[in-house]
Amino acid sequence: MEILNELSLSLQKGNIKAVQELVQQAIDGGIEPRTILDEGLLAGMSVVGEKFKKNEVYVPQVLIAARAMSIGAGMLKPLLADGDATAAGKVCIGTVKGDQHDIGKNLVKMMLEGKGLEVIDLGVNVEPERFVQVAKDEGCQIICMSALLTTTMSVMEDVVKAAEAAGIRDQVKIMVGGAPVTNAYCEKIGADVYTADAASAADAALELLANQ
Ligand code: B1M
Repeated sequence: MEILNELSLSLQKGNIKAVQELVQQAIDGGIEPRTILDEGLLAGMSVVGEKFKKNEVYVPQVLIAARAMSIGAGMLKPLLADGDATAAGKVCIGTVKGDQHDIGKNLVKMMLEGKGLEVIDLGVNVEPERFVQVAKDEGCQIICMSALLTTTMSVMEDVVKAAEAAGIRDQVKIMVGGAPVTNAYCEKIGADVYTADAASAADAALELLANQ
């Protein structure tokens, strides 16, 4: 769809005003919010990622695109919500220690909230002990972790071990995700669930809660 291509291009340029206008136009035009997210915003961010990899764009441009992504996604947030009032559950979420990437984590948070779950957002660069302490203090049934760097994903295993050491491993499910993370890695470190995208993470969280 032409408008989604335009949205992707505006995001790549970091043109926040155009992103806002195009997201609104797409909503008004009756395009599904998930389609606007996937084929407009995320498609644009993926091009930025490829260019970043090839040194064709640099950190400032990536940050501006990331800001446009967050604002666009924020506009879609209420429309992505299909909360089931009966789906009670508490989740704490964060990006692991050493890692500042938060766009994917924020999307997962948005989808979880959209399913009616209470989400405690620990932000980025989260120490393993903090995930565990908050889960314990707040009675979270699920810890969700995001990592975008191959050098930080190992922290996820530290969180699993910290949960074991604190004696809460049997009370809390641990979900992992982020570009370098795989199902095999999830199994290797003893986490419970890996999902490749934010929407599947929210579905998986509901399933975990239903089976508790
Ligand atoms: Co960074 N960065 N970055 N970066 N950055 C990557 C990840 C990289 C792949 C780029 C590249 O070189 N090709 C590369 C990592 C290489 C590697 O480890 N193998 C990289 C690097 C190297 C770095 C720095 C080291 C660069 C430097 O300074 N030299 C540095 C590290 C800083 C740090 O964290 N300590 C750095 C910095 C940055 C910025 C600050 C500029 C910015 C982050 C801004 C921000 O997040 N607020 C940034 C960005 C934006 C990227 C890219 C371009 C885009 C990431 C992104 O947001 N994607 C990225 C390249 C790429 O991915 N193609 C790159 C969109 C987002 C929606 O996807 O987070 O994968 P993602 O989330 C997905 C799924 O993974 C999943 O759901 C989402 C989709 O629905 N998901 C989960 C995520 N978390 C989940 C949790 C779940 C379930 C699913 O369960 C709990």
